Amino acid sequence: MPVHNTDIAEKFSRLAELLEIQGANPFRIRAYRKAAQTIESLPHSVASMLAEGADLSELPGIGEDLAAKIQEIVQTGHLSLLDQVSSQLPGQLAELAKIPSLGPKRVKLLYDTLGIQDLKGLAKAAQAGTIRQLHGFGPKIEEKILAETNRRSGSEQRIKISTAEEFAEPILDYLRSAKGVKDPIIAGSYRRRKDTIGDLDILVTCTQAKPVMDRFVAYDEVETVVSKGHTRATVVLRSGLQVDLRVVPEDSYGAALQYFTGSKAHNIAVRSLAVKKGLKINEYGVFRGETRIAGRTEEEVYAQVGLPYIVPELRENWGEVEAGLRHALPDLITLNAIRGDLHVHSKASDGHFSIKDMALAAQEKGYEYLAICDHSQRVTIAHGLNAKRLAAQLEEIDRLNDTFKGFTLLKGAEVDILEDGSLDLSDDLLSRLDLTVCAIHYKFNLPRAKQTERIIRAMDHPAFSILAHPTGRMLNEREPYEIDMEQVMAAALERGCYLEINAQPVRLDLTDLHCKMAKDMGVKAAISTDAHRTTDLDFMRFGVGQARRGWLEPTEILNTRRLKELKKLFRRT
Ligand code: DGT
Ligand code: CA
Ligand code: CA
Repeated sequence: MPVHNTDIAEKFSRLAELLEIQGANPFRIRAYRKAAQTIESLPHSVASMLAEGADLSELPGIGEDLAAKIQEIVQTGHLSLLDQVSSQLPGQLAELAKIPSLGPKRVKLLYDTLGIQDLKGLAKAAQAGTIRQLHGFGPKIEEKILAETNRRSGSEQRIKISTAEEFAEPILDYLRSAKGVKDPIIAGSYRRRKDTIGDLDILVTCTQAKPVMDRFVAYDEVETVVSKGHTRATVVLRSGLQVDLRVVPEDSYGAALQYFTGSKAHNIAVRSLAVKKGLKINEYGVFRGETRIAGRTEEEVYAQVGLPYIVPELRENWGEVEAGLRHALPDLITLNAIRGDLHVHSKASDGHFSIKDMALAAQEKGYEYLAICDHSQRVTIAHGLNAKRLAAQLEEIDRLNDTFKGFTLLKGAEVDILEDGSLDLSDDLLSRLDLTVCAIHYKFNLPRAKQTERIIRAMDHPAFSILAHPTGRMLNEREPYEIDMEQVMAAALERGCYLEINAQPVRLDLTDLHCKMAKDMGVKAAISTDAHRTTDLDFMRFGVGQARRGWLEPTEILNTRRLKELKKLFRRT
């Protein structure tokens, strides 16, 4: 996989940062900073320069030593000095330096004067009001630190659904091989396909509980066994993830699955229906008096309270119980209905594969179309394309399309929305594209009204097709920017624009509630992976999960359409 200039530059900047905390020689620090800038602004890829035998030490500010380090990064993907310095720093200083309101100078000062070396210490000092008294700090910065430490400690306990999958699937496999185990399944928010997961709730039925419980707590990633009884156990894995296991009798499997899938709010709504019918409902079954009248399957549990089966993604008490009673539940979008991906990158910008490789991977998935949407030039960090490079790319797409049968590459671009709401590409080039995905990459901190206006103004341009990752949030990393989503959606509807459900597990943006809002307002959405690698095309399943949580149906999703119909939808005039 090619190493990008930005990857190399980032490593040198990070090294400079850590050396600064270490109190290293300022000249040395400056040299790494300067090298980062030089590499960032090079018009050619350093990796390909090296492959062509170029001597990097001829570049300004790059001597023998730096040239060797660049070579190391290109060849191994690592910079051993960076790992070394990072591990030499006490506590979590390297992590603290990543907090936007801190940076290396302040981290060093906090460590030198207050001995703060981790998030906990930082939070404590901020709460006690000690930080504001330090030279170069103040109440404003202390407030920011406090907000950041609160956010991190709160969100660190919830993990992305993709991460949860990486833990969940191996545990299920492990349990399946225990003697007599039947139907192990993960209930809870994981089954509801929520964007983040607090803990995993596993359910199994079996002939004998003891071997299963024993096998569970012996799982080799278990760090602590919090509790272990006859039919339930809780462990914490080395990663910090908590996993609950419950063994239930086959007669109660459906009732238990319904109960432990939640959500709590959904269960309360279902239980109140049961009460109205003179029934009792719990994790063991549905009861009339002492008699169990249902419990083996979820379907029979729902049927007893007068409901059709409700899929897990809808179980949030967002109206699904009422809709179920009216037999008006949505016919949700499925992965099978997806005919293509409308936002992927190639190595021309910050992707890692050629357009052809991406196209072949899409064909492998049975897709009918794939939109190449590399960054526009303003996004220098991602090696955005200028007019000349984009024009060349369009020609390459034409050539490739001539070789494909039953599959089409669409000409797109991820166009930066500039601060004044104009688009970062000439009208001439925009008019040659099949579609655009337009996005904000800079100036996240505009006031809400300004940010909203900026986006709506961009939508005024007839070449605007899809608003990409509409809130800009990154789970556990970055808060969404401030916008009036209702106004944005109304403007999109009026102008024939669409919104993206970005399927990257760290984004899942639109959020589930915003998906439902789009449905209610009649705005259509595209589920797109924003793939930077061929394997990223598989993120589609997370986007579909998110869309299902937002009640969206196939007709409300752009990329369920056949190519011909889709192209019509992108024609605005
Ligand atoms: P999470 O783990 O925070 O992502 O969210 P969940 O929904 O997985 O919640 P969790 O693990 O606390 O509990 C799993 C399910 O068990 C929950 O969705 C519904 C059910 N449950 C837990 N506590 C209660 C309760 O007090 N009442 C009811 N009705 N159901 C509960
Ligand atoms: Ca859970
Ligand atoms: Ca739980």
